[in-house]
Amino acid sequence: MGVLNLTPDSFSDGGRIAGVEPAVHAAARMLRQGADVLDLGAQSTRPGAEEVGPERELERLLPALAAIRAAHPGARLSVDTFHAAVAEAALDAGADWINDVRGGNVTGAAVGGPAAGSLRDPAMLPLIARCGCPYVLMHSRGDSRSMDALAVYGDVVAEVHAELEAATATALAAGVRRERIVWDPGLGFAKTSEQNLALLRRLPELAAAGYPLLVGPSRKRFIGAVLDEPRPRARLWGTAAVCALAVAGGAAVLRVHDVGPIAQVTRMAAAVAGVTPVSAPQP
Ligand code: HH2
Repeated sequence: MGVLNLTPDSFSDGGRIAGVEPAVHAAARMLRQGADVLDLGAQSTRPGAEEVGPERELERLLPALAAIRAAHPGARLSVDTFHAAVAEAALDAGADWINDVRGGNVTGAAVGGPAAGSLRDPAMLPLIARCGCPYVLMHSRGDSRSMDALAVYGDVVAEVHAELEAATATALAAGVRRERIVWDPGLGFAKTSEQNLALLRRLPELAAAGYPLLVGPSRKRFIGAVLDEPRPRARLWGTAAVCALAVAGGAAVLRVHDVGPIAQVTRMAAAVAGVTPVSAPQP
């Protein structure tokens, strides 16, 4: 999954794709380099990011989405949003998947945050149930302002697992079909570096639940912390190491900025591990 950020403030590539033409160009490049899905985002989720609201998100998203859809009718397009209004407009404009970083946001209450579930848009799950599209349900706690303070766990893997199960039960009760759900442990979302590493080390435990696993390590802070590399764009080798191990650990989809090199890493790691690289749902 190639990351296509249409934001001025994303943590590693904010402002690099300004306008429709650069977006179409970036999409073509990532597809050429081996991306199976493109993930378009118009709201940064980095810790501390300002929430721009659905109208602004749609202004950034829709022209690029329509142009990419027109240029690549057969491409699988995902939209990274936690607003149902944005998801609905995006699906109408030809998006195939919804990637919801608040999909598994069932907690926050434990350490004084908002009440359980209150950050999730209540219209999101009924929309996904209605349209039947693949749905990335990512684990997180709180929002971009509160998430760092909510990275408090006893056993991070057991708790993320339990919270994903709870969020999945809510999604199924809302009518979302089981085979449409992709799980994501949400690396960097309400997790310390050590907690991210523990989740990656014990990825097979999450994979055993039976949902295709999406993992998004690309250029993230925990890689910078391990490698003492403050420049996000210089974290490619660290990202590659994580991706190779994630494939061996059962990941089905890797969400990355550097599609060309990581597509090679993924294919090679899958060959060594003896697994099929992509088994995520088709739209
Ligand atoms: N990470 C980011 C954004 N969306 N979605 C999923 N499912 N999993 C992730 O790990 C994930 C995600 C953060 O990365 P990026 O999009 O590059 O940055 P920003 O949120 O600042 O735009």
